[in-house]
Amino acid sequence: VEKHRWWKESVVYQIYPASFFDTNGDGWGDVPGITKKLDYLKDLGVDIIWVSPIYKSPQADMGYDIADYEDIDPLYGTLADVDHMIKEIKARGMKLMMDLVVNHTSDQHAWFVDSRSSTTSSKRDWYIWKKPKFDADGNRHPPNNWAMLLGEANSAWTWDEKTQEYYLSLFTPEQPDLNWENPAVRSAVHDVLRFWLERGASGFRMDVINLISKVQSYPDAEVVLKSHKYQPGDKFFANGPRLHEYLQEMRKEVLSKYDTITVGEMPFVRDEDEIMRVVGAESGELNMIFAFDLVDIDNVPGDFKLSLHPWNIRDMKKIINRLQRLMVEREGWNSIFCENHDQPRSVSRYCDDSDEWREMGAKLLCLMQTTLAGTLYVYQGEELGMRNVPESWGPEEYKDIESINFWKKSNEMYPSNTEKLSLARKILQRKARDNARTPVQWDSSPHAGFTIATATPWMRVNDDYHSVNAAAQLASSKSSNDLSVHAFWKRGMANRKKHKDVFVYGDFELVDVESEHVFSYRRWNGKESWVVALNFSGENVEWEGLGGLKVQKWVAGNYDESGLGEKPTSGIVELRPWEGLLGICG
Ligand code: TEU
Ligand code: CA
Repeated sequence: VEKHRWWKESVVYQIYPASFFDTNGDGWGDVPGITKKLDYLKDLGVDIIWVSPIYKSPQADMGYDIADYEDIDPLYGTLADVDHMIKEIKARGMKLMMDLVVNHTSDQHAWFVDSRSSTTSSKRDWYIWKKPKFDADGNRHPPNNWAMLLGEANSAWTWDEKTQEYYLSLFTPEQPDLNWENPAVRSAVHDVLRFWLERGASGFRMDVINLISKVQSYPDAEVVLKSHKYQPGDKFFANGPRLHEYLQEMRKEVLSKYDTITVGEMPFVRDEDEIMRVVGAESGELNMIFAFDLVDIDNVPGDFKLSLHPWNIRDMKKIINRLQRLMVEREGWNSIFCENHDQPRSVSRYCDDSDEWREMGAKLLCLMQTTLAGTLYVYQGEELGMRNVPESWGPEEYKDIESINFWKKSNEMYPSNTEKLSLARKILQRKARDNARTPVQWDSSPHAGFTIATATPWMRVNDDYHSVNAAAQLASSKSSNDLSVHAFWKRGMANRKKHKDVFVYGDFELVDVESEHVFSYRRWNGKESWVVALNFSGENVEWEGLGGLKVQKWVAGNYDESGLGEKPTSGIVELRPWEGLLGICG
């Protein structure tokens, strides 16, 4: 198998279009806004642009509810705007990756409108319809006890009054699940892929792609959350019996005919052999996946995602090591990411986002991500060290359906229970998807330059934009002793490419398994060997983890680099709070 592939070496930048850049003053970012910022992205070192959904959509889940796969939502522009954007992307030697959301459609999609019109509709079987269950008292119940994913206390089934059946809607009632058992559905999906590949897209990020095959008996899930009526059913709807068959068919029918990049978003997958069946070099189902281990690190095990669980750096090392091994030992491939539109900001989550430490933490995470094996994904604003929304914001500032449902349910379940409700607020503040969805902070003008001064952004701009914004970082000192977060990312990405044989393709090994503060590893190939040491704590650490390893020279770090020459190259190394170092071992 050919080891070197363009989609392994590329840096992918994710755009969440609503919050990227607004050109017409309606408060929503748009496609022309993406085109306007292409030079900014090219300059940063981006190769591939992944755009979250821009298709026609009622926006019940911010475009992850698609009403027409072959048209653009007027909020974002027109197909002509997309064609122009593609032309400009290609002119700069970059590529476009579309978001493929085909586990479900919008309830406004023509297929579903037809499907729900009658039990004899020719599209009835395109979705998952089931008869209700009745208990001894004659009360109607959903076919099983699965909980909905974006409104966790509710059922995953939605009742349809007209045809007197339930349909499966794993995310929200506005997102009915497609029935992949039906070959006509699969072939319609293949047509969607072809449509975008022919239009100039170079690949897809595939939304919850491991949910497309469900256990056909639709059994009840085990009761694990006693206080809840509905339970996590992922055992029966994730990584289902026909997943690999469907992915192989997609490869054979469509993908094999083009030179593409594919990444499958795969929640609920722990088993390494299962991952290898998808991303193994021989299997070739998908190029890579988004595994959830690192972003689930602070979830209460077995509980829903909006929960808080303490974690430590040893957990983080274990997770990263496990996923790196799939690449360096088993010829699989994977993605590197700490952020996306579903997760809080990484500097707030894994480091310290106070004014004192924000930049240091953001650079620490950059140093880590630019030196690990895998295809690197950067989320908009991550290159600026953007942080979570302020604690002072009330629940009314949260626009995400998941946050809204969570807050509503918390109030229903615990009315006027201040303790429970302040915990719910804290969970939202730390974990809500809204944290990543505030507009990108371009400069210090009103609304952070995201839209014109007189407009109202669809979501409130983070109050910190006077100090955290792109213009300030681009203007700041270019000396390597005082790099902005942006400049640090730009340099890190360039260094990764320059030494791709080691950082993209090289071997990986933990240098220090034990330390409770420091994550350190070695990357090497036949010619070069590098060491990375990352202090994931706000403390000064007398670090002994180098063991017998001898560093030839420390070459980069997130503190003033003029001091690198004085750092010890063996034995005990003192690491300051959130300090990260990159060294050559020869
Ligand atoms: O996310 C699916 C997913 O499993 C999550 O990351 C989800 O946000 C989380 O579990 C909620 O607790 C994808 C999209 O990225 C997300 O934005 C959509 O809402 C979802 O699918 C439905 O399309
Ligand atoms: Ca707009």
